Parts: sequence; C-alpha cells; structure tokens
Amino acid sequence: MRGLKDFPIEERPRLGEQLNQLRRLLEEQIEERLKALKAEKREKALNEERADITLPGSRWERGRIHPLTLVMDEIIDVFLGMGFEIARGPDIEDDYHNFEALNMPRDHPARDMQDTFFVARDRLLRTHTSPVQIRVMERRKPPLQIIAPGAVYRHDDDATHSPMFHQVEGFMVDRRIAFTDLKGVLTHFLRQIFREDTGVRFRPSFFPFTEPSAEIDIQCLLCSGKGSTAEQAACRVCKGSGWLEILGAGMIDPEVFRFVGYDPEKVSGFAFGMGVERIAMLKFGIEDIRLFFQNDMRFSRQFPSF
Ligand code: 2U9
Repeated sequence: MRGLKDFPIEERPRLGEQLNQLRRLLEEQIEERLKALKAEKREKALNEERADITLPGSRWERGRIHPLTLVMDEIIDVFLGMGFEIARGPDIEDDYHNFEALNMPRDHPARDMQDTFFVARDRLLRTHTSPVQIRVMERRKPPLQIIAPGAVYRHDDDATHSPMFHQVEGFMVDRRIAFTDLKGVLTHFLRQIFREDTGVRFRPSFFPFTEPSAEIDIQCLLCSGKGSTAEQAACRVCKGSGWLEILGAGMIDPEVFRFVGYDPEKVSGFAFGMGVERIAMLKFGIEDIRLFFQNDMRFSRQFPSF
C-alpha cells in the first residue's frame, strides 16, 4: 500500500482494489485459523482437565491435646479427687511473694538455686508457683487444701531444663497436719499417676520453705527398680540407681506461717512441688524437653487425640 505512490497515477485505482482484496483474504484466513486454534485448545482442555468429582476432599489434620496438658490434667484430677482446690496467680510476681515470704531473704544464698528473670527492680517472672499459695494464705484461714498449677520461669536451658516450664505445687494446712499426711497423700498421688504397685521412697533434703524436707523417688519405670537391663547394662532411664526423683516436699516452715500471719503453734501443714515436663518425659519416654515447645506435628501426632 505504501509503495502505491511509485506507480503511474492511472494504474493506482486497479492496484489499490487488488491490494484491498488481498488484505481481506489474509484477514479472513488469520481469523479462521485463530478460531480453529481456540476450538482445538478448548477440546484438549475438556478431555485432559476433567475433574473427578468422586475423589474425596482434602482434610485438615486434626489437632491434638498437648502432652503437657494431658499430664497436667491427669495430675489435677488426682488432687481434685482428694478434695484439693485449684488456685492461680500472676506470672509476674513481686520479690516479696516469690522469695521473701518463702523464707528466702534478699542476698541470701538460698536464692542461687533459682536463677531469676527480673523484669524490673522489684518485679520478676515467678520461679515457682509457691507465691500463689502465699497469696491464698494472706486472704484465707485454714483449713486449706490447694494446688497451684502453672508456668514458671528460670534462667536455665538444656535438654532437661527449659527457661519456661510448668509446675504443680500444693499444700494442706490445718491443725495437727503431720508428716504422715504428706506421705499418705503423695504416695496415693504417685500410685494414681504411675502404677498402683509403684515403689515410693522418701529421702531427707532441704528447701528454704519447708522443714523437714524430703525428695521423693519412684521405682524406675523402665527397669522397675532393678537398675539394669537384661543385657546387664546400667538402665538408661535411672542410670542404674533403680529410682527416679519425682517430687519435692516437706512440712511448711514456721517462718512462712509467720509471714502470712498464721500462728505456727496452732497450725501446721505440708507442701509439695513437681515439674510437669519431667513427669511427662518419664511417662512418655521423651529425652529432650525442647520437643514440647517446637510445635512439630511429627511429635504431637504421637499422643492420644481427644
Ligand atoms: C508454700 C510453702 C512451701 C513447695 C515445694 C518443692 C518442695 C520442690 C521442686 C520440684 C521440681 C521445684 O519444679 S521443680 O524444680 N519443688 O521440690 N516445692 S516443697 O513448698 C511450698 C510451697 C508453698 C507456701
């Protein structure tokens, strides 16, 4: 078309007409081919991309109850069965309720055992749930049977220590509560949580807030107290001793009663504490505490769902 001007003027109308015809022809053919290609594509899609509406839908994996929740609930159930009440308190505590009222004065070496996260001069992440029980005693009079479950925080981090972990502590306070009450309640508890015939051992120990104090062991869950396996190797779980430390406990120190305004000549009581992660690890054979907090479904899937 552009070259038309190079031809003599009288020939231009005829040439123009022919060119126009040629253009129409090309346009028609391109249009036709385009239609054919589109039809072909649609035909192919209809054949190949057929949806199978009989296939089952994809499912969301069902969630699980966290193993720590399972164990925590089991522990709580046993104490509710013996008439204990549940008490809760703040995760951020003051120095007085976390330490001083529990017979751990400022700058006393007793505090070394609980490496503490301070959030302000007088505010800290509670290192145990004992302050919950101090707060209950400040408000109420005996008789009291309380458990205090919850998260606690210590500056510790390895395969068996996590900077955040869970405790269940508890106490019983009334007139004439004796060490035999402690033994009876905790032996019953352990035989409900582990086996009815579990061997239980009380060893003398020390805590700033109890006197006398004890650590309580159960017979090893793997070797049943024998300390070794069939191949005569030292048991992997109890390292050959036959026993597993599972609880701390004792008679509440008279000093603690004075702090909350109770007369230690009139009331007595026992208290105990346990780490929930430790119990769950022993119960389920978990070797690294960090698995509880990684939220990996390959771990979670292994525990019973509801
Ligand atoms: C009050 C008075 C006394 C709570 C107790 C323990 C012994 C104990 C440890 C177990 C493993 C902490 O998680 S752990 O590291 N606990 O050994 N706890 S007696 O005594 C109390 C509590 C409250 C008012």
